[in-house]
Amino acid sequence: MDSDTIAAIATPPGAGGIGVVKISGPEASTIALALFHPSKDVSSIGSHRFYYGSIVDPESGKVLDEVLMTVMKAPNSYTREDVVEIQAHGSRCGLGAILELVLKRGGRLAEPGEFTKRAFLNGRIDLSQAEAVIEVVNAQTTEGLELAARQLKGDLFQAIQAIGRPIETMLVEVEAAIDFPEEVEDIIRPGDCARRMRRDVIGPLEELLEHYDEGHVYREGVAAIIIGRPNVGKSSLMNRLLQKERSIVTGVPGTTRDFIEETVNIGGVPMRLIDTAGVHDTEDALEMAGIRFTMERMDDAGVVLFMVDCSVPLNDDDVDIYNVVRNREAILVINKIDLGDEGGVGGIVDRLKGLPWVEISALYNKGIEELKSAVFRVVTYQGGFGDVPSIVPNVRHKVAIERAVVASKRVVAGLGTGLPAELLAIDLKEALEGLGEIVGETTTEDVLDKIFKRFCVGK
Ligand SMILES: Nc1nc2c(ncn2[C@@H]2O[C@H](COP(=O)(O)OP(=O)(O)OP(=O)(O)O)[C@@H](O)[C@H]2O)c(=O)[nH]1
Ligand SMILES: [Mg+2]
Repeated sequence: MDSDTIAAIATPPGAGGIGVVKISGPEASTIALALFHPSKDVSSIGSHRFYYGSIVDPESGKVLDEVLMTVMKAPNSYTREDVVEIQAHGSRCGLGAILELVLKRGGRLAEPGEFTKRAFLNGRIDLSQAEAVIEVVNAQTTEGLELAARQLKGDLFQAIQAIGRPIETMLVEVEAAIDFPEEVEDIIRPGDCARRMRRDVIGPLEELLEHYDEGHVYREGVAAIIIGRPNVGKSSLMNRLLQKERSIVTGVPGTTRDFIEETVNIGGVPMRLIDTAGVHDTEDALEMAGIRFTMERMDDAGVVLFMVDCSVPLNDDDVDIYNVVRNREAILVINKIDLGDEGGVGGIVDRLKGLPWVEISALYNKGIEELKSAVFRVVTYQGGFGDVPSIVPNVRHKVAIERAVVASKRVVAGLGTGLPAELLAIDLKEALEGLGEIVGETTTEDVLDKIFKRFCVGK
């Protein structure tokens, strides 16, 4: 257990009705009580109760703020250490002054995620629950929040524990076979063991991998990149989808020179929309740089919105872009239908075939709902959030699950070919390690650091 006491402002920057300074560690209550003057005499401060009073600088005797203070005694606290929360008024300056006093009396400024890291290291939550905390804090859609909240409750943790148990049982058997080689036939029945591995381990793990495919976009979001030649209406569409004037729109081709990025909620999926510089054959160095970036960014995008203008004939630039996007997850967005004729649209679809397409008028707000549905269908592969399974692993879990599946399949194959028990044990341990990465039992220090760095300070 860490022996120092950490402190941070737990509420976001900016002014708020209230703000919270949080302290955790062995000295938390000693430090807080040295600063807190209760409004009326209390003989002792009880755990998990609110006390009304003020924070006073012990050196100058100056009152800093009127506060509510709660002491949560270990182990019944967020970190399982003594935790104190001071609810003050929410000015950055006032909270900063309180934090300063806490640090002066021996507290140390908490690193990002350090409170949650302590909760994990002290065994109150597993790593998947700690990750869920960041997601709950950062959730951008109610759907994403729901999935994170289930993980926070421990649903994934329990599922992984349940899958780990039969592997552990089998490992015990295999190790017994190693110790008593003459009884190996009585201990390991290969057919039965293989069946159990498939039914209790590989099956459920593969199911979790399917759940990842079905639900991860709700938690991790997806990038949608709008590309097309200059002046087709990319920035107009961006603004329309965001319902605000975010990108500059003009009739001059080459208006957008850089990426404009903003997140929008499409059917519960947090979608990072990226408006880009028009792609065309040019000698202009600035434009060429923009175009090169666009092509690079396209590789990271979950879906490409390839936009053309139906009021003018297609040209080589459109066809060049088509040839780049045709084998990707892309939607052909035919814009300016208020100006074009229906024959024009037909001709475009004939020439740029193979992509799902939608006709819109970004200017007159036509076809935008249809476009959103088309995008939603491309990124979610299926019906809607109602069909998403309750446990959805994240990409880190997915990699670990795959590791466990590969090892478990090696066990099944080894049972079939009569692999020595020593080698079966290695694969079984490998499978357990994969699962251990998810819950944080076998996770390396590096990975832990990376995970907790994603937190904000004060969580
Ligand atoms: N009639 C009509 N005009 C449109 C529509 N969408 C965009 N425009 C106009 O087309 C012009 C170019 O629009 P932008 O949104 O700036 O196009 P862009 O693709 O971002 O252009 P660049 O940034 O230069 O590549 C502007 O004058 C828009 O008002 C539409 O649906 N109908
Ligand atoms: Mg633009």
